[in-house]
Parts: sequence; structure tokens; C-alpha cells
Amino acid sequence: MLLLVGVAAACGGAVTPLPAPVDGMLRVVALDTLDFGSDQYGAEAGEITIQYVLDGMQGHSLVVEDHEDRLRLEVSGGSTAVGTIDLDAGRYILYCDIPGHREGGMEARLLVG
Ligand SMILES: [Cu+2]
Repeated sequence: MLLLVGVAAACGGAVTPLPAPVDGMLRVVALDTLDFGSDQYGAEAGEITIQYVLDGMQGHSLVVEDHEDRLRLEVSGGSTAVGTIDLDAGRYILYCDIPGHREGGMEARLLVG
């Protein structure tokens, strides 16, 4: 009985907390494996400050799908970039716009609530 309850909780109820802003900044890591540090991020609606950190050597960018003209962060050679974007509640997609990178898997969901 206890085992069954445990399994049910693991399958249905276990929610991994989304990486969310800490000290007002949402930290997103760029990896040379063409990945962000997480497949999914969370933030509250309004001004969202993103800290983009490169954990690798290759240059990467960060944009929000359909809002590419409002924010573009770029990192290379171990640098960090910070930018702010105002977003309403909804589901967004973050991706790297360097040719080939998004196709290689460099995108993540951003849930704004
Ligand atoms: Cu990239």
C-alpha cells in the first residue's frame, strides 16, 4: 500500500521546480552541447531580468521567440550578459539564434505566470 502511494506520487504529483529568478534575475546557462542549463524556466509576468551565463567556449545568443526585436543577449569566451524584457503571462520559447544552434536543440520553454 505504501509502495503504491509512493509510485502514484512519483508519477502524478512530483513536480520538479522550474529554475526561477533568484534575487530578481533568471539565470540561464549556455552550454557548448547546444543546450541551455534547463529545458524549462519560470518567471513572473512583468519585467524579467535574464542573466545569460556561458559555460563553455562557443559563442551563443539568447532570444525569445516572436520577441526577437526586444531582447538579444550574446555571450562568448566566458562572458555573462544581462538584459530585461517585459512579458505577459504565457508560454514562450527561448532559443539561440546562431545558425544551426536551435536546430541542434538549443531551445527551452519559458513559462511566465
Ligand atoms: Cu548557441
